[in-house]
Amino acid sequence: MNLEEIKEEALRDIESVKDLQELQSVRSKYLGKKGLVSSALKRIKEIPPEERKEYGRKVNEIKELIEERLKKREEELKKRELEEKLFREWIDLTVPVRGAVGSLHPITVTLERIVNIFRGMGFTVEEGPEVELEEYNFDKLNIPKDHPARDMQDTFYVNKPGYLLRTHTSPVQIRTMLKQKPPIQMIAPGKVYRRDDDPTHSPMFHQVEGLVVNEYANFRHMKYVIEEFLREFFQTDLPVRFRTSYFPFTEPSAEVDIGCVICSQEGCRVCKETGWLEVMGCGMVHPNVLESCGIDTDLYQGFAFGMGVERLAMLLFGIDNIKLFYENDIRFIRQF
Ligand code: 2NL
Repeated sequence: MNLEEIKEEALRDIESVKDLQELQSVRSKYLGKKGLVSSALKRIKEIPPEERKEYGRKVNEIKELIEERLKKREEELKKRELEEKLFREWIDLTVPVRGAVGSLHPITVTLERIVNIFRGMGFTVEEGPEVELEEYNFDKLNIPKDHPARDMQDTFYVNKPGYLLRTHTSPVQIRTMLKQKPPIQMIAPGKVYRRDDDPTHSPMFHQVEGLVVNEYANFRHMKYVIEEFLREFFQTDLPVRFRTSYFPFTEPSAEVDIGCVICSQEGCRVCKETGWLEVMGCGMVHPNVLESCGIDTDLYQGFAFGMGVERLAMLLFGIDNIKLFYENDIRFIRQF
């Protein structure tokens, strides 16, 4: 097919797709790795050298045109699908109800389950603001000024210099260390924000982080607390393993895996046939972090951990799609 034919066929294909799934296959037909546009670009070798520049320009022009039309068609289809959904799921909110109709959101159920387990182990529960100081969210956590997590692409900055939407609940621990002397034994549950939005990520999600600081905290204490927590949470004597990892705010650091609760380690889609699921991160608090909060590292040490609530809720209830948590479809919420 020559370039003109590719262009004509693409525009026709885009006009005739009926839903988002079809649009996705048209997208890969033209723009995918083995798509017609990429193949056309590879054929540049067969073009006489003096015509290559013009040929490349033309391919790019077609690529941009196809991308633009795909985007436009996607918006049209999304709008139509939303309208159809609203029509299909129309409910009369003025009809009086009989008896109690509310139920707890699965994220609330999961958060309360996590919080209650740690309360039982003697942890206090602390909260803090969602609009945070950059200083508490990054600087005091030993996250370098040039760290990629600080990029505009990853973090929501608000239009007040030095402030952002917290990207984890660690600033709550920073605030606690600044105002309270050790011993500290706390958890920080709450909403966090990252500029991520794809089938497995949401721009707002929930986290619980924990912090223990005293004169003798060590890695074995941390292992014990985390293993106990996971076995209570999943109500079974799960296999748990710690894998070395890296975080700027802990040293040494580890990631925690549990034996897959979906397939009992037989191998399945959820654990990608490995038998293991990563459920949290942890480590000994980096001395720079303790010092930045005025804690004397000759006297005190600490451990910390962090987990994603959506991920734990999905494993606990066998939910396979994170977006279900935010649609607030009553038929979904009622099941918890
Ligand atoms: C993860 C990793 C982690 C922490 C969070 C923390 C907080 C302070 C100091 C040191 Cl104030 N550490 N938090 C430590 C290790 C891991 O979370 O994967 N979370 C979902």
